[in-house]
Amino acid sequence: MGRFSHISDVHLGAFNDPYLRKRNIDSFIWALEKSLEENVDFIIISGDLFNTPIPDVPQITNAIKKMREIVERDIRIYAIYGSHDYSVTGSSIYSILVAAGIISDLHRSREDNGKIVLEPVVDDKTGAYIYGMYARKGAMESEIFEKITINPPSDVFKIFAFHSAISGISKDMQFNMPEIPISYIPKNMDYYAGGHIHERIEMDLPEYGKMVYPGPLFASTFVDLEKIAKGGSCGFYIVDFSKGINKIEFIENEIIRPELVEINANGKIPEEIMREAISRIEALQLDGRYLLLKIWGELSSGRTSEVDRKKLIEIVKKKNAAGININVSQLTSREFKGIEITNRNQGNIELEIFEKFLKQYGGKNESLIGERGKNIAISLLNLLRIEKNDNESGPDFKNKIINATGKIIGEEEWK
Ligand SMILES: [Mn+2]
Repeated sequence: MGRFSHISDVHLGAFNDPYLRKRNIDSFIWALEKSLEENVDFIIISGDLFNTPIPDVPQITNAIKKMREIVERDIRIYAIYGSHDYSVTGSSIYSILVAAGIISDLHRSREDNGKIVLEPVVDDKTGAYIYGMYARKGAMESEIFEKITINPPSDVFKIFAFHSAISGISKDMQFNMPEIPISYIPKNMDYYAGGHIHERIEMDLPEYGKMVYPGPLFASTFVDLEKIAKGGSCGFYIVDFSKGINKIEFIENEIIRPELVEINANGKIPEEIMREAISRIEALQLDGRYLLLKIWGELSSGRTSEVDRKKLIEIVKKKNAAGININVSQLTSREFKGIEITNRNQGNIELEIFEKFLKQYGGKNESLIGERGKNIAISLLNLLRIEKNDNESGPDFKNKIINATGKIIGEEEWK
């Protein structure tokens, strides 16, 4: 008999908004405490524990303290690298936690005649065989996946932890992420501990076994928050097993349910959007609640920047809301239409894009008009391509770029 927690896509360090950032970290601490309360034998984290390889350290200290507490209570935390917390250079908080013995990394492999043999980690308390396959950015793990082989004994409880999207498994097309064919996944496991897809999936796959993606423990993007606002759930799983699975239970994270206001901007002008946004916000009870405001569509005239975010933030503050996140990523303006590019060479494509967009520019800033505008844009683009030398300090590099920018756009305008 054994029991474990399956947590995924925690994304510690996500969000700039301090309110959301704290909710994200608190969710992880809650999941660990809940696991302790439920007397799990071990915990599996199937990737993306951190939002970036090296998140802001003071922000995640409490989360790491809690992990240490768990390990000290003799509960192992097994994990794999996700696509977010892996770094090519090996500089990651994850690798430090592995070295410190807080995380037990599941990915153990050796090469054998062109094949990659995955070795299990055998949990000493329950005897479960746990295999792990790490992830890389952009599904780069696919090449390795293709070559892996596993030779488990038949009479043990087997878990396969991974962090990849599998073709045909997710219904969610929103992410448009690279996928791995199901044929790359080893068959005949008792439990597949999936991560990466930000959606909860639970299914029995013939020839395979129980395939489970908990989805994000809380959220790391506007899209995740939007799903929660629309009634979706987030959380993690607790699994009971003996020879096979006895029971799996989803534990819902109810830390916040944001309010969502969606505004269709099609055919409207910025003033109309502002009026609609204000009247809809005013009609809401926002005390202590978090508001998501999504404005999408094509404005009939005016600029997207004329939607006055500062003003909306002030109104929401006055209503004692916990905060607001405004998403205009799908808001466009008829004044800036898509352009067609005929060049095929990189340098020429860049020139053509600047030329065509500058023709659509209706403002009066002379630096942005015609040949001069084009030259400034190209020079700035080239400047931003410069990378910091290893022997150069951060502030020196920053000053170098700022000074060069001043020279390109003209000193007077750069202050
Ligand atoms: Mn993720």
